[in-house]
Amino acid sequence: MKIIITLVLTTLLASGASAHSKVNTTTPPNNSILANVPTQIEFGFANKIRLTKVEVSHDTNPAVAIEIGGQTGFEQMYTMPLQDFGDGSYFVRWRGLGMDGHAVQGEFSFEVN
Ligand SMILES: [Cu+2]
Repeated sequence: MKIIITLVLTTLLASGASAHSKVNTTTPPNNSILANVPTQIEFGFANKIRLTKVEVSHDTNPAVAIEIGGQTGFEQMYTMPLQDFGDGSYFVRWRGLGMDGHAVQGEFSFEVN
């Protein structure tokens, strides 16, 4: 029963978020494998959002907040510096606010080796 409830909640959350918060593109792309740690990351959203929080975690490092900078308006593209943790898996989690006032969030990951 717990599994079913979790599945339903996950589905609801996923569909609610995807309605207006879809990340069209990320740099680096989701699930990509890179030779070097990128100096910055980019988000391209399907619709304008106001990005409020971005966190990066890594195999051997707990999550750290990334400086969003002066990007405080509603934008479709965001670029921000990435901290170099060395080789390994990087997980980027973001939160924001849609134009309709709904909270939106998502994540992507990539690997450096
Ligand atoms: Cu909405």
